[in-house]
Amino acid sequence: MGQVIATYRVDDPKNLEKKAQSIAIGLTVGSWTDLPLVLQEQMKKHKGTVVSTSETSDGYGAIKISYPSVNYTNDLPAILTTTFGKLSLDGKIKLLDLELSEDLKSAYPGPQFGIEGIRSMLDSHERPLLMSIFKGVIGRDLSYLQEQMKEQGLGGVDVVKDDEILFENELTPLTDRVKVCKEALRQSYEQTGKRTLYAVNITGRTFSIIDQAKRAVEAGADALLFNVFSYGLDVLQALAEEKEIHVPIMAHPAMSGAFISSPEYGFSPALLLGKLLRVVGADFVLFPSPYGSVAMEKEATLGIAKNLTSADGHFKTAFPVPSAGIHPGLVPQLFADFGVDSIINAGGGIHGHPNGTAAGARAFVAAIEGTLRNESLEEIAKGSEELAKALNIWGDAK
Ligand code: 1AE
Repeated sequence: MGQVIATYRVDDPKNLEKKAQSIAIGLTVGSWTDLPLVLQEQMKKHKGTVVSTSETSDGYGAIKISYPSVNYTNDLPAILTTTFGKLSLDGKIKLLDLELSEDLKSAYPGPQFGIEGIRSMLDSHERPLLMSIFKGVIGRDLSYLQEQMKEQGLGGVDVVKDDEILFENELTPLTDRVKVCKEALRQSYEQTGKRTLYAVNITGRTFSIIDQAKRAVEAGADALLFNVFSYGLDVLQALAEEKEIHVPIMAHPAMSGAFISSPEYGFSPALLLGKLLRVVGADFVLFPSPYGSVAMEKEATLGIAKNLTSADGHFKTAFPVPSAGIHPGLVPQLFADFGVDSIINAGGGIHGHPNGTAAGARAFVAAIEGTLRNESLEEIAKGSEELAKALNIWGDAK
């Protein structure tokens, strides 16, 4: 029989075994010792089991409970409601991890393309990829967007994503946006021979999401950006499972701060932004880097990246995209922390370059290529005026 093992952190390490038993019973059969023996036998297969309890070195309590799969349908709404439904409201308790047994995992898509699939689309296999974000496009028309896209393509960016706050609108409607952006990328490809992918933001009511994604793909979108936490993990899974939507999906972390930021409540970042997004089918996952403008604890970001990239018999790996306030001076640090299989992603750090967007992108390209050659930023900047100017404005990681 299948099972999900949940690991929790509780504030108070006292009476852990009693607390764990009350969770295991309360979230499964409701009561146990009060049941007649014959009923206990019948209910045995439904009963939650305490796997372990321990006190952590930093003074919290850790509890592991196994929930038998006979109690729920094999979907995340049912699994999350069982393991952390009303429990999430019951005092200081944080869900650190969920381990699905192998038989349960086969019901989930995982990334359709994953790191290798995306690298093949770009024919780039040995370096961190470079991504940029459209900025300042609200209230602007298609020609503005087309120009900004072309500059990003000319600068050598691998993937351009919409800003997550760009929704369906009259000036730049989704399908027109895809068409003009693809035309801009066709032009930049003609000039440079460098391919760039466009991830368009899929927005609107939940029941129109699949339809909108299909329209985006039909219009030529290379990838989809999705504000998954405003909708739910299961909606991303539905997108990943839809046969007609055969493009990579990029998960944006907007809203996730409400679920992960407290040390005492909610989910661990590694579980929500790492493991669960990979399980439901995200190919790219954005999260705040440890050193940018919206910083997250380094250990948490490394936990996310590990859960996205570690070997797993079922699921392809997904690209970690540490983001927010990223500039070229952070490239060696990003490379050291997240390795080759990651994406360097910047909005302001590209468009804010004094020589414009294409120069901003070229500063990043120089920093990435030079870091791969083991050169310091100072050395690289001797051969790249664009990088020298970027370092002048933003400095380096120190
Ligand atoms: C963590 C998400 C970052 C993001 O979506 C974004 O737009 C960042 O912009 P910049 O690079 O900070 O300008």
